[in-house]
Amino acid sequence: MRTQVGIIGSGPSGLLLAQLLHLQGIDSVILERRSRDYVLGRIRAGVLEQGTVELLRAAGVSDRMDREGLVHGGFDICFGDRRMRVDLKELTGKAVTVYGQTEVTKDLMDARAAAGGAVVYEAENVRIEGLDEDRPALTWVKDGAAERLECDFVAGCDGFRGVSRQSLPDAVLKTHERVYPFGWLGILSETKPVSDELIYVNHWRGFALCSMRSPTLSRYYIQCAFDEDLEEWTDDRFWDELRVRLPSAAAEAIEMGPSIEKSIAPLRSFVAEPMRHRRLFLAGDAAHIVPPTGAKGLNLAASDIHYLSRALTAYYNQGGREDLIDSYSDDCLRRVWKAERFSWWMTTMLHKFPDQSSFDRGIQLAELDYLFDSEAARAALAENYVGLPF
Ligand code: RFL
Ligand code: PHB
Repeated sequence: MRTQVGIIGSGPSGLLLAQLLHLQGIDSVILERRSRDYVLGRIRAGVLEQGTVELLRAAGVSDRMDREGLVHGGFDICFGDRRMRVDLKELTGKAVTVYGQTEVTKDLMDARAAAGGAVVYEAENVRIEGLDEDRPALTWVKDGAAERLECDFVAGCDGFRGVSRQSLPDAVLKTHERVYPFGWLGILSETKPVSDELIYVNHWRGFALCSMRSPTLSRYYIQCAFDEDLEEWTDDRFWDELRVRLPSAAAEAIEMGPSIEKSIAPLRSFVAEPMRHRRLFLAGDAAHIVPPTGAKGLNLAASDIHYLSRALTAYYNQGGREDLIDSYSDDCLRRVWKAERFSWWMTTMLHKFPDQSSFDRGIQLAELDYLFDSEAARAALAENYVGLPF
């Protein structure tokens, strides 16, 4: 088998790349370790920056998002008995769209099927060969049979635990990491969201977040220990702990119901450099992780794919032009590091740290107080939340 671009991973990064390349007449094959249902069963991101929304429109996969996505012009931050609205529209002229990653993935899978594009699900033991000779090939095992795909380029869109990043030589790969001493316990419930907009809470018992997927589907998170046992969190215990952390008006108004999904996510900041080695590109979570507090993970994946599709399109459709391939890693990383900074800052400001000293707590409260009092501080937050340009 042969194709132009071999893509590892059918998360949002891999599927969006395949779709943008298809629109430019460039062939690709996607290899995915899991089944289609497994990929669609993962509950992840919920907030899309305006740039991501525009990229999905350019990819021709926005019909349902434009109909069903909820446009949010602001969100609330609470601490102590204070509650403040960050008015994104007024501060930046932009908004964010609440539309789940599950829905984005489904829309992209439907577009891939309509284009007749190849996706190999349950591809086991995917390996990258021939990078040093600039003749890359992907090998894998499917239903017990060994398979091989020759390609011009490989796009490593296989998430944090994928094989692509590990394929960079040790002498080339440099990584930067911070692991936070807590996680997020999240539930999805078929109840009306407690508020029309998101509520972020810094409470002395720990962070809480009220989010949603639709007018009838709520997504709530509370900060928990990183080694928490999910089994010990009954729905009742979750609702009790969430309500303790919310401002009283929200705690009284919240509609509770059985959880239809419950999971714990660890919090991590991670950057791998460079994001290209010869004919292998890394994109999305394969190259970087942010803690979810700033809602940046999926949006960074989208901006990487913007740069990657632009570079490959220039190569194929402008006579082998290579300058955008050469600048891909630097172009991505400039934006990645800014999103890493913002996500780290939001996480630090809003969570309870187990080893927090009284000085650290004082700084945290001053940071929040400054945000409440200063429009300039809120404007900087809002500019990052709606997404820096790409
Ligand atoms: P994905 O989605 O992890 O997809 C990678 C795909 O590669 C496959 N794979 C392999 N395939 C073949 N061979 C191998 N060896 C393979 N290894 C892995 C995997 O099965 C998978 O299908 O990465 P991608 O496409 O880069 O997308 C990144 C996003 O998924 C991620 O950044 C976001 O979900 C992060 N995130 C959020 N981002 C936001 O922008 N806004 C949010 O509100 C937000 N909330 C969140 C989040 C992530 C969370 N969790 C659970 C990590 C909330 C949570 C709780
Ligand atoms: C979500 O709805 O899953 C969500 C929203 C905002 C965040 C993180 C996650 O900052």
